[in-house]
Amino acid sequence: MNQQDSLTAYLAAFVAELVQTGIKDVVVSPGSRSTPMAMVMAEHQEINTHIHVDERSAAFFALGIAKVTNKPVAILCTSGTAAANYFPAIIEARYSRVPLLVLTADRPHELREVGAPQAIDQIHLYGHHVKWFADMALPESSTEIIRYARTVGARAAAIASQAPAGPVHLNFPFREPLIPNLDEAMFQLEERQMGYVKVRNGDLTIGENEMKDISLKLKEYNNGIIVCGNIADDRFAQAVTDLSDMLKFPILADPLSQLRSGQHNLENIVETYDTFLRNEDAKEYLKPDVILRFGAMPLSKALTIFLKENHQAEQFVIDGAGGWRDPSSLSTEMIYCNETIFCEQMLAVSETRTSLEFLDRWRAVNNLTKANMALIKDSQQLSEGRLFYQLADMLPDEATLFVGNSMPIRDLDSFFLNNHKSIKVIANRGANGIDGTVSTALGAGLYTQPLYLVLGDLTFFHDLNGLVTAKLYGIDITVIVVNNNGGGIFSFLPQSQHPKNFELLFGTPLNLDFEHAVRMFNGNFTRVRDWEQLGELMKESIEGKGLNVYEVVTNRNSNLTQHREFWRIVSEEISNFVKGVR
Ligand SMILES: Cc1ncc(C[n+]2csc(CCOP(=O)(O)OP(=O)(O)O)c2C)c(N)n1
Ligand SMILES: [Mg+2]
Repeated sequence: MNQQDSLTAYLAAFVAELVQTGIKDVVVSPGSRSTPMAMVMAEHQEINTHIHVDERSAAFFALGIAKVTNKPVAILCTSGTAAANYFPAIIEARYSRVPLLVLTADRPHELREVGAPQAIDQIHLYGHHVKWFADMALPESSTEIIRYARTVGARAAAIASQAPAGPVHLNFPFREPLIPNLDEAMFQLEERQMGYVKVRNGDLTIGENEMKDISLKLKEYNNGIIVCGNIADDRFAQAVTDLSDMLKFPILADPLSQLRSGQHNLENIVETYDTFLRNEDAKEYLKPDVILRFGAMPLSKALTIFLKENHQAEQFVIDGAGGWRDPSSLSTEMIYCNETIFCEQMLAVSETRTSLEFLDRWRAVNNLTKANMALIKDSQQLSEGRLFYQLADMLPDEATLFVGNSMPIRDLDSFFLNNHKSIKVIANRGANGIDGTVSTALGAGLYTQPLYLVLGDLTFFHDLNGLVTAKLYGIDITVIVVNNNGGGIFSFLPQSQHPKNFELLFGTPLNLDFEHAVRMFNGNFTRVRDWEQLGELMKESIEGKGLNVYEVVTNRNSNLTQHREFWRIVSEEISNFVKGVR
């Protein structure tokens, strides 16, 4: 075989193997060195090739696809800084446990570190942020090397998918000429010629005796709570609510736990803890002696403090990916078992508890908090609190809601209440960046509709480039930009007590008119006047096509004042209540 045919055979084998593992999507950024892989991929009937010129956004776009399909998505770029632009999304994938297959093209070994153009050191470029790195062999068509290309493809996909899912990096050296032979016959020749490697990936479980042991321990405690953070398993809601019902433990449900919306029983789901756990009387009244924790750490700071203050409580951390999610060092047991399987097996070995006393306490305080939200839900002015309060009503059933970091996700935590719609909430909470949000949401939008994105003005600005996929691929998306002209979150932090350089360093108003940017990507832009108009727009959005951006203008100072006033009102009510029942 000549060099061109060897190159083609090698890549055709690698790509065929990726397809066999279930990989369907690849996001390609244009470049020269990656030419052979890009051409072979584009040729493959079963691969959807998406083009994205900006590698930073491209990688986040792939992350979004992977988040909703739960399958690895491949990203491909040329050598040099192109590859470096993947880094933020790789970090996010690593910490939010999302499978990504990062394919970078590189110079062949003789052109490394010798001043060749567009050549940087790509070996272990992403350090410990990838689960596995391989510097691939140069293309060859020997049986061994073809087999090797297939094996690495299967292995990379398996490692990316295996819990905890995450990114894998393969670096491909290519020697010129870079054009593969796309002659049909040549391409078919390698198709399934060699045996494929199938990897069977199982769930982590623990034995029945251990399960019984934990069940006996739980029986000794009266005042238990279940804490659920970000978890991406459709079967979990039913399993954990059944367990809560049996144990009579309330469930503190983070908005990313997917427990606040759905058809499951919502009776034991407590969702306003971020508000009421700011009150000392409530914290005293609700003290647990045992905690079962599932998923990522919840985002509420008030809850984190509450957990720390209850370090005396036994804390079981159940992690189906065998990680160590315990930033406050509070766990007394790490249980490496798939979360849904844990709940189901615990149900099988436990007895129903009869006392509702402790569960009722939590429900009473939660209901009291919800009954005192008038300041938020009746606010006449456009406000951040009411926006998030209203989302549950305004969003259609089956909506996917992508929420930006900073205040949006925190306000969602505070004000998005339980509902029986099937709203799926996603966010980039691996590393909590304000980068790549638009792209991640749009990637998700390829496979899940209707799609809504709510994010802050700086977060929107950070990834305006990401809007291009809405235009190129006709992805329907409704975006609500909460424009408080800067970083509203900083007004809640101690630096706001130092006004001298506050606006310069933290407020950072950009005074941007986003309308121009939205129009550039063929989107419609509306600056929302009032609640009535927003309600109308949201109704229209259900049938909406294309990119529709609604800007809700708010004020950072009045937002802070309103939050504080709300916390004060609830706190007063709760103290009166707790003192009354004691
Ligand atoms: C990539 C990245 N850069 C900087 C930060 C720090 N940061 C956190 S929140 C924030 C401000 C976000 O402002 P905006 O999106 O308008 O939301 P708001 O705070 O107004 O709700 C910044 C800069 C970050 N999390 N990620
Ligand atoms: Mg802002």
